[in-house]
Amino acid sequence: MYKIIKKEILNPAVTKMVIDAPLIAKKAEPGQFIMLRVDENGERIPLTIADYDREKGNVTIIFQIVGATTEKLNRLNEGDNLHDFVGPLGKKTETEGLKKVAVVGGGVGCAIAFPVAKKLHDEGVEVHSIIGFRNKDLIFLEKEFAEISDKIFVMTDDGSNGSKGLVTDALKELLDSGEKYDEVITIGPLVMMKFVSLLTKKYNVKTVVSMNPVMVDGTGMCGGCRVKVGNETKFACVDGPDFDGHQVDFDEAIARTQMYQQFERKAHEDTCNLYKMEVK
Ligand SMILES: Cc1cc2nc3c(=O)[nH]c(=O)nc-3n(C[C@@H](O)[C@H](O)[C@H](O)COP(=O)(O)OP(=O)(O)OC[C@H]3O[C@@H](n4cnc5c(N)ncnc54)[C@H](O)[C@@H]3O)c2cc1C
Ligand code: FES
Repeated sequence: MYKIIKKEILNPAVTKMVIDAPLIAKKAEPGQFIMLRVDENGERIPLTIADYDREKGNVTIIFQIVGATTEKLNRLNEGDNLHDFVGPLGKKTETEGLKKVAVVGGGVGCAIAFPVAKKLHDEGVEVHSIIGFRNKDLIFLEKEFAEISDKIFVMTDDGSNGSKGLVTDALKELLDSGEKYDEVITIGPLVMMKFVSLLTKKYNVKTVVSMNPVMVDGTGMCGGCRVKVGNETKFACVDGPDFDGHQVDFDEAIARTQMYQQFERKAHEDTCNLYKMEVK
């Protein structure tokens, strides 16, 4: 059993939880993930390690409430226990040798981009962060990113925070202004990572993407996270989740994730009381 030490609502759809898990905290690195089960009969879901405290022995997860399991998870409170919490899994994000990096996060992907940006900053790397959200009410971790970034840009699709545009707009402006990055690291929706990669290819800047959104069981057995990288077939949970963004076949990956949409909607409808009331 793994106790929830702290629960914080970051925005109406995103929740942060700090979990007591000393053994995972001891080994965790940015880029890695855990698998959890809310209860004995629950589905296993992968969530990325958003932060860790080796001394206190805890691990932070930040999740978006999109399907049945994240809804169930969100109903738990401080003091409650998770049935399983396994990790750290996946490969850590490589930061060796980097001097100047642009970290680009989108939506809930910002939670995963944050520990990477923090590690880079701790290692003395110049970090330019670009984080994007649909509107100002969905912004989270802005203060935390600001603390560890040499430059920060918070973009909203609708401009409700004053900076209207996609993350790619801010990145293009930086590249056009002559900023030279050793690497761009981008984490967020597949479509966002696709367009970031298409942009950086034109400027010939190495780009690392995190293929977490395509994972299902995280064990290398379900095949759900199969992704074509160059001419090779890779599994995000075993070979990744980080890959060269210029080599990833995003269109195939996007098509694959859409296969699960109907199933998720059905699972959501079965568990959502508001929906049941609506159909009655
Ligand atoms: C590493 C990782 C871990 C994840 N973990 C979880 C989890 O724990 N729980 C969970 O429920 N889900 C998780 N997801 C899924 C999640 O990222 C979904 O993709 C998420 O719902 C997207 O957030 P959003 O709706 O705010 O994004 P969107 O509103 O779709 O986009 C967010 C930002 O991306 C940029 N963007 C969008 N489209 C484009 C485009 N065409 N071109 C350029 N920029 C664009 C914009 O700046 C926008 O503000 C995870 C995803 C990743 C990458
Ligand atoms: S998530 Fe199932 S094989 Fe990788």
